Amino acid sequence: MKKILSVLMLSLLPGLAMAAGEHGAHQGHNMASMQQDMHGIGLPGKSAEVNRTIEVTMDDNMRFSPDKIQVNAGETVRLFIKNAGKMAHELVIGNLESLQAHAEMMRQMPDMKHAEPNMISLKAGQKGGLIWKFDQAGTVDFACLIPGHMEAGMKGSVHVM
Ligand SMILES: [Cu+2]
Repeated sequence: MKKILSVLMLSLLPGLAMAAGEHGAHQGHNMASMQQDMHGIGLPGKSAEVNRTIEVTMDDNMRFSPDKIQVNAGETVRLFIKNAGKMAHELVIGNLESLQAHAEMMRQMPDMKHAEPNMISLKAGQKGGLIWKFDQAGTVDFACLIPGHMEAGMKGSVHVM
């Protein structure tokens, strides 16, 4: 059963408001296909079930470190994420295809504020946690979807054994 609840908050500049209907429809489509692609990447975890914490640092070189993480299938992991840069970064869990689609949407709507259970956005110097259950073996990707960041290499992967 899928427990992903999407809480998408949009903030449209007045200039974009005219085309809001069109954007809304387009975005609805993207969100639908994104949710479809959520299969296989795991699901939001519960803090009481955290098996371990993995620290991840984000920086302005457009890198996550580490950018390769290995976990066991069924593990609930607390990703403790630090933004060591001077600009905002985020970590979004997904598969590469859905992350790229989402990044494209972010490019089209640069003022979009998004917040979903599979992601965390951090301003310069901020730290935060993201609890995720990796429920099945395979590869789960993550990326920073701020325009230009993933393209510059700001992505990584979790190998679920
Ligand atoms: Cu970034």
